[in-house]
Amino acid sequence: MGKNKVAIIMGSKTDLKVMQAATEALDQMKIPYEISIVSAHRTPEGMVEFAKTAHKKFKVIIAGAGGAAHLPGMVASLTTLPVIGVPVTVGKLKGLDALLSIAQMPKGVPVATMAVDNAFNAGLLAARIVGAFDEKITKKLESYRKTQIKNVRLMNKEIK
Ligand code: RP5
Repeated sequence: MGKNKVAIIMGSKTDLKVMQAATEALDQMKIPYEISIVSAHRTPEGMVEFAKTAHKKFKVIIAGAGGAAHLPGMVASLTTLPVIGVPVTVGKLKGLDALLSIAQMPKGVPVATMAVDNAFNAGLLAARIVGAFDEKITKKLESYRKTQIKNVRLMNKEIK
């Protein structure tokens, strides 16, 4: 189980209600994860320590943050692991600030940016990344995909 471990980090406990959805997706795919608060601004040294050692434990990092949202990009600058960023809705700009901050990375330092508050997709994308090297996970992803097809067929029946 441990070989596909995913890190889920976020800037504050207030991000947890959004980031919880990443754990749901990973639970569905039976992928292990560790969740923790790592703040780029309030615990900068802790963030550097986390990012520099993450490759020893994890295959993918999911990083959620709101506002200035420097966490995903800064972590990506300190590791070669794939980093998936989740912009979290906070304050008057309602996540648009975090979305632009996370998406607008400079050439050479990639962050895969999800839609605002869409931590579930971050979990699914992490599953797809580790699933590329693990047939069991690929099968679970395939079954999830087929369930979605069935659900849309059902919706069509319901509206006709
Ligand atoms: C960001 O600031 C966090 O990711 C959070 O989304 C936002 C607000 O944090 P709190 O003031 O609620 O702790 O760093």
